[in-house]
Amino acid sequence: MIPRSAVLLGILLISVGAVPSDAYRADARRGAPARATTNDNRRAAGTVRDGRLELKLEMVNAQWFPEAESGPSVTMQAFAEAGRAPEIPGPMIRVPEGTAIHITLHNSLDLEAVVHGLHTRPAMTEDVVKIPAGGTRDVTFQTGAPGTYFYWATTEKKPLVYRVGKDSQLSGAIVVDPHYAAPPTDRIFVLGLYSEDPDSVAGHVPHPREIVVANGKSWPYTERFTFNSGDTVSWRVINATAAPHPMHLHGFYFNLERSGTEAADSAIGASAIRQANTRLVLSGGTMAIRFVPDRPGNWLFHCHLALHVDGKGTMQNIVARRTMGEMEHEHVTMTHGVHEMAGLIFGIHVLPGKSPAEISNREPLRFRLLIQSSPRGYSNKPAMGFVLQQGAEPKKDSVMLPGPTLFLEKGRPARITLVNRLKAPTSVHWHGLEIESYPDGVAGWSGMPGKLAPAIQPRDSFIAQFTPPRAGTFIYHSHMNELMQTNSGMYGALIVTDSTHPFDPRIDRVILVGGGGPGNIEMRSTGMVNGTAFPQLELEAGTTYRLHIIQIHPQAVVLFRLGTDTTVSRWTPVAKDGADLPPEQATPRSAFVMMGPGETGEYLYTPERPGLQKLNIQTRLAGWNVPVMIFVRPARKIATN
Ligand SMILES: [Cu+2]
Repeated sequence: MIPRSAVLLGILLISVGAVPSDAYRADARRGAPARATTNDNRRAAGTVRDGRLELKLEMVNAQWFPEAESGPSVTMQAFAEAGRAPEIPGPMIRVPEGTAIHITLHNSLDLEAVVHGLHTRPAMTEDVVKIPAGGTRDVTFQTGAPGTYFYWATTEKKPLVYRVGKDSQLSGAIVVDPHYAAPPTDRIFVLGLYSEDPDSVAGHVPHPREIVVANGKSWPYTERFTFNSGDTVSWRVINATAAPHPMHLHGFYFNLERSGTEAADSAIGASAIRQANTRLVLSGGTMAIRFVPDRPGNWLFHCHLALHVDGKGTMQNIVARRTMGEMEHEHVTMTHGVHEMAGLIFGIHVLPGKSPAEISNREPLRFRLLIQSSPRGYSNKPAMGFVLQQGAEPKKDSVMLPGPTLFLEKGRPARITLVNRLKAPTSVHWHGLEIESYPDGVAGWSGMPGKLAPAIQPRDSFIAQFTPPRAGTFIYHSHMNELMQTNSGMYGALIVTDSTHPFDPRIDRVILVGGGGPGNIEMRSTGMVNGTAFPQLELEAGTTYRLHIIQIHPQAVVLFRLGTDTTVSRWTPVAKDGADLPPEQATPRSAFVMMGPGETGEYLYTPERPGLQKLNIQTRLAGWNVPVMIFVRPARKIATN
């Protein structure tokens, strides 16, 4: 039997051929451009002789296949090394520190190109090379400092944050290795983002239709990685796209080793927060991370902006400008699982290790979570969400917004029965928990060969059993059709306690930022904090509170700022993404933080005097603003003797 997904792909192919874009027709007249090959950034371009790299690059039109090699394609501008096929992303420049780099750059396009990034690091000024159509330029520069950088070009004279069109894949890695370094075992991912929508400027307007790729490919065609349990993995991520990407690793923490930009890169100091399972990489940003996957099974490393991993973000939908109706119709017939997602996602297989996980024989904490919908959950919009069943069965259309805070215990098994009463399949991810793969919540992916977790079908249920190994602040949320499901309310706080991390409602306060109703690839959800657009906190002067801030809005990068209208308060971060910070990182600072979806933080905060304070919570770009009004009352007199 042919899997349904294969049949579907066949249909996609035919219909893309039948509905070519304008660009397609224009290229057909000129003769087909060369096919772009996928660059996995393992081969350094050019030749190094006597401490000098010689590299000939050309900018050409190329046919790009971001999905299957036989799938839909689009004509893009691409870099090519002389004598080789064009590559997306562009050829990698990787040399030891101290190398002189000589590049001869020819522009075969019929537009002027502005090339950024061909200069010594760190760079103080932004040197660009302008090359007229048909022109050639020579550039020579010294590497400068070791690090992860990139070069990029535009033929529309756009800054990087607006570059989403035909020039959006004109990007290549530049890696400068320390001259004492051992042969590299790391991997390098250049991210790309493309949109044919003239309205789309990657998050700057409300209706972007984007396809996001890593090393030129979109899930499920991105590279798959297989590691032995306990391997050390070193990855470099280069965000050469117009949008930010909060990169989330399932199942494990990673350590941030370095962070930088096109112009500069630096090692992470001991006092900087570096352990994370989600890190926001802004447009033009780079990061080097290291992690040790030590639990077997299937895992993901992906962008947590739902738009960048949504199954409708495919070439077919973008190039043919299909309507929401057409896409929804196809969605109903789609196999739920790996084809539910597309875009900026990597798959990771971890092979079984020697020592199986310890099994706790403590009595499990049991929960029964009903997943229900309510036609008017958000006054005029439908809601989907969780209801905790305690005793009698709750009403069929009741939904808790947000989901109930789940309190688990470190080292004690949890047994959570999820009952799907939606009309659509779903799956639930226990975000940030270092648990086994099977209950991790990615339908059709989580688990091991021969035992993959299914989607939870309507009227069916799934029992997620796991034992949290660490106390802290985590999240649970839908991992399927998140623009619809998570935005509509399928998210909640997950607090794991132990003797040193109690949860005392008098001083522990959860601030949970999430969606305020359904979204889709053309519609952004508004924001809510603790399930309301008008959140309030009542605190007492002189008391130290622990704020558990959770950002799980699937379509927003959010700025948090605590203070009055004119002053910023101080707070002390004590945990990120559920992990305690070492003392040298838990230092008082201005109460300001930016979080992508999937990030959590714990902050100690002591309001000094009575009055009104405000925790301002707003999207980084145009969107919404939901301030938490904080009423600080005078300290109660406590009798002392
Ligand atoms: Cu993203």
